[in-house]
Amino acid sequence: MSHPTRRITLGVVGAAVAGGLVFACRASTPNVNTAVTGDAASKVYVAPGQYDEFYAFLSGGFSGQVAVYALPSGRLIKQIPVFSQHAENGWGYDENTKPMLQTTYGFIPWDDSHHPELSQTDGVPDGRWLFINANNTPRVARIDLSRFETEEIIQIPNAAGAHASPFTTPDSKYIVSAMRFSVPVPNTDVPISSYKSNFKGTLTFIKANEPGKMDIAFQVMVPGYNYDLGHAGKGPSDGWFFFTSYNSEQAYTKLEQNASQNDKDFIAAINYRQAEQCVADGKAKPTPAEYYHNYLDPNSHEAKSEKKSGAKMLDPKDCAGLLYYLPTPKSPHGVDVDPTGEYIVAGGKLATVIPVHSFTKIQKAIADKAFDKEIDGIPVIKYEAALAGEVKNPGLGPLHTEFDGKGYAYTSFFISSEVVKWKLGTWEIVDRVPTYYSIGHLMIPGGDSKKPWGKYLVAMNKITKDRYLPTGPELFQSAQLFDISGEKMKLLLDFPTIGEPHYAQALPASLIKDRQVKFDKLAESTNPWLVKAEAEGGISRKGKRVDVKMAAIRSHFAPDNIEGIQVGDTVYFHVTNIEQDWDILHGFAVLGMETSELIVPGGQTKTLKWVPKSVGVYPFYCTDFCSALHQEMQGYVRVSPAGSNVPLVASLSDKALTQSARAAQIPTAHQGHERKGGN
Ligand code: K7E
Ligand code: CUA
Repeated sequence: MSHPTRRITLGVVGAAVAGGLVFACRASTPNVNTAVTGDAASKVYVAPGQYDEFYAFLSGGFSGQVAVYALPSGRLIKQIPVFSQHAENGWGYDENTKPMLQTTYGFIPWDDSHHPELSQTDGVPDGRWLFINANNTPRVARIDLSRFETEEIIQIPNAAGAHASPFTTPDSKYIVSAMRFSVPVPNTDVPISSYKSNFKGTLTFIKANEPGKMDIAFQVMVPGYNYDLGHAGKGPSDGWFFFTSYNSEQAYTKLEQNASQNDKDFIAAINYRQAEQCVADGKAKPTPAEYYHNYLDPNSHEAKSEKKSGAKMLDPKDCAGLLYYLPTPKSPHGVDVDPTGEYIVAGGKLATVIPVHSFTKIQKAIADKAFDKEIDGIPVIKYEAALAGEVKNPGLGPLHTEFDGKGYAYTSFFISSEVVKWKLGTWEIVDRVPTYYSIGHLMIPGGDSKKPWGKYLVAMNKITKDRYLPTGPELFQSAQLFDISGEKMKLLLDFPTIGEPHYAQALPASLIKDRQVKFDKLAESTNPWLVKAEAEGGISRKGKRVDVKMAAIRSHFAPDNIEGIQVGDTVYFHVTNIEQDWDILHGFAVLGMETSELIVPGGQTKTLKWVPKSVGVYPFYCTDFCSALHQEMQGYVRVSPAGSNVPLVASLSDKALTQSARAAQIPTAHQGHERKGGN
């Protein structure tokens, strides 16, 4: 037997040791070029004005966002806000998008996103949507790739740590979410030491293929392990889903040691068509659950939050043939299904081999009842009965595997800091390259699908150290681009990343680029505060609430002089960008506001809430340099004491003044003229 404690510390100390070896040689002389071949520069050079070949979507990790890079250049082309407020464009700050961050835990303005997942048709990324998970407060989001905007977020009930998420079925009928942290289900006040009897995991199937209607399809209650990653079957294994789990020891303290005792943990193999059948047969139990479904309507550009309740919970005991465990060494993290759908590859963080299960053998083992035992009604298939093969002596700390569609697999090794290329079927290692430093996930465009575009591989590294000019104690994370078109992998490029890019997905740009929304048509907007022309701007009061409808167009706001606001009022500025043009955005900010600016694309209406606290005149202005006279794009709000008799007016010119006041149907239209007399 090996020494468990020593093996365990390998994860932490070993990383440092392995890292130390790597770092040692470049402490004095950076060796940035050692692994780069002569023609690397030309392979990543995309001339000014030219487009890249791939869109790559990297998780923003603890930024809660998605970062969009173009490959092969490694240029950052967009940050898509998802689970975190984003001051750059007002996401989660403006009234339109605040409801997107609503949960049963309240307004949650941050999360930790790990896995971007492209929607698929017939097992191939189709460019419609990108899904991504929130690890901490369990949620999944759907991003519309015609807008590069988060359109839908659904909370996962009966869950904690939505890590194995949001992996898709080959038709994107479902995306899944499994729990990293087992908890009491439903959650309740019990001693932590009652873990073994009270804590459970859940696997959640989320209906994902109808925009605006994402919902919890069903959940499966499983033993209280830590469920880690998942991937759908495809081809022959279509209809199945595979999740890794660790902590089969069911430790609840010092997991580093206590959850690393067993030589094998499990992959949970679930037949979800069987689950559908059991749900249809009424075998799922209604379970109390509360969760939010948030949807940003693409026509009104306003999000609505809807609180939902109830979930259907399947217990494997009540649904024969639903779930099997595959013993898998050791504390597995990644589980990846090859393009043919036959091989299920695990990355055991503490394993000395890469174990590969065969779907054909799994089916045979089930038919032959080649089981070791049952756990809570879940048959445990004999390891050898399901095993296709093992990649021997691959490296230290295997995590994740992707495929090139040419019969090869590429596995990341955190501790030994490398990518290892091996052959499916023969399990022989054919190449290995170092990564700088401590790789987590790796990604090949379409590399977890039926049809990988196996030209590039991106390594996403946890440690950056000396790869860029130093920036104090906190450094960006780092990605590296490899050319995998030949026999040997070739390092082409380093590029920095935002947050921690756990995982990424990529696809050819041609699948997305010609389907981009360039602006929204004013005529089609259903926003209740829309103005289609300057003259429709106006102001109205209801008690202490004041609504200002405002048009923004190069290079002014209409109205731009506002009076009659009083201390104690809450003011809502509804700004419509009435431009019908691409990439002409206007911003809006007012002195002393306690939130971010608005950024308003053409044809959209956005709303900012402002509560002035003291009397005075407050300028507002456009924050996005939109035109030659952008600096002139400004206005003033006059704030008077509570109870003041300054009339409520909003004006641009005398003409706009009367029109705007009339449009808002308020009785102060004529009083506006008096303003000039000096109220
Ligand atoms: Cu970072 Cu997929 Cu969350 Cu592995 S996970 S590295
Ligand atoms: Cu509008 Cu600057």
